[in-house]
Amino acid sequence: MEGSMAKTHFPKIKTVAYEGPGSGNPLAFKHYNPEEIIGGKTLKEHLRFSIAYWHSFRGVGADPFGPGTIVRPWEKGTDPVSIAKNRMDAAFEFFTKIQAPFYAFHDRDIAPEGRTLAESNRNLDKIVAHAKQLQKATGIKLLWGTANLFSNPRYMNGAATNPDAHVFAYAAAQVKKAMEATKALGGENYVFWGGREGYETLLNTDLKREQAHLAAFLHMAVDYAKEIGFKGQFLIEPKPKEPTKHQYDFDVASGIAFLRTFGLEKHFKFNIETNHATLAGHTFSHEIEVAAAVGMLGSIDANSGDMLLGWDTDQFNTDVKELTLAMVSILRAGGLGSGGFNFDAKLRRASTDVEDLFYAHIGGMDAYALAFKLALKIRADGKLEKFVQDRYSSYDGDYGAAIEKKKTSFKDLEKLVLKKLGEPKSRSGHQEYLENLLNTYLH
Ligand code: XLS
Ligand code: NI
Ligand code: NI
Repeated sequence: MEGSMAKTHFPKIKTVAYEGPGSGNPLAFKHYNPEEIIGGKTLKEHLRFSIAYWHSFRGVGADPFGPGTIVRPWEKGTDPVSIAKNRMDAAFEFFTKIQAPFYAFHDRDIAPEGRTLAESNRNLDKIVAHAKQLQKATGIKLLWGTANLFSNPRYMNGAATNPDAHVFAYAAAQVKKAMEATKALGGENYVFWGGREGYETLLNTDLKREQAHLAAFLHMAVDYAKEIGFKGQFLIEPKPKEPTKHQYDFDVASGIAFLRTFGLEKHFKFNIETNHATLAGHTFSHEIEVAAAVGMLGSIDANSGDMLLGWDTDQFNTDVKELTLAMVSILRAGGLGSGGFNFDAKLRRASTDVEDLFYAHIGGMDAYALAFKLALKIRADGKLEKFVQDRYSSYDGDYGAAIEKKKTSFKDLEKLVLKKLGEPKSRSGHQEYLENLLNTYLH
């Protein structure tokens, strides 16, 4: 890495090292030891951390009330493609120094949009070639690629759900190219997040037709993946709203219903984002459990919201309790497979130093690593798991098992209650006991 790049973009910062929980060094890991082996795999391999290009290398701290505040030294020059290459050099130096094995991007994050689709495609080709070299030199891999189908004004009424078939066609062409770029870079997944696939008002919207168009679009993506031999996992990233008032992929449950309605369920899993879960009125764990229950847990967009704000604040998550519960669910589901923990999180507007980019990711990585270890402990201890198993044990045999196997009926069960069972005994859910038990692992 250092050899392939003449100059460093982070001269004051060395590769972040693991120094253990007692370390007072703000630029060291306290819990994330990438090379630590647990169950035959390194922590790096277990957690598959990924850096979100859009936030960490395109985010400037702008909000609806004011422009950007973050100025990076590498954002210099006049030719947008050269700036993009230079920025990518800085990005790969960061990925290396923070010890993240993956990154993720939208097509327009890494390469500038041109005046025509052909020019945009040419720009993307040049940057993909550059990314290929940097991936080879550093060993850093692409967790997923996606297409930005929400920033350009052409998508103001949606992309695949646009009432104008011309815009649908343009979006199709853009996704085709983004899939090719993802494949060229060995991307392990491809994400669909439909920020503008929804509606502002039903007064101008044919909901049924728009949903069918979105399904047609996804079927074309499935077909094209087959055609070009793209083997990565397709992921839907649900979000209830923002920017659009109502998005069709509202949450995991509505995503499952949508995919099954249109015969797409075999081709997709879910990329679950913590802040999107809370915007939908769910917990992070709820969304993980709903996806896992149908074998569709794919990947995580690792961030958090703010309890006092009703929008996607995309903050770095340092809430060990929330993350431990999520990790317990993820482990029970058998892990994330080709997915990972992608930091879809951004610095606060006033966090303007490059050090802040490091502090943010160090804090996030440490919190997930600690949560992962605590979750392993909770599962090894088995008390929580056993409690839940016992709670359902009446379904393990006899008429309970017959219910689960659909081997009984209303009539049989009525007879059983009248002749034998009578009134059920009250059984405590012991919630407070369980909350206390959980705290014994966290402290
Ligand atoms: C926005 C989404 C977006 C996706 C990728 O809220 O989280 O960043 O992850 O398009
Ligand atoms: Ni996201
Ligand atoms: Ni988001």
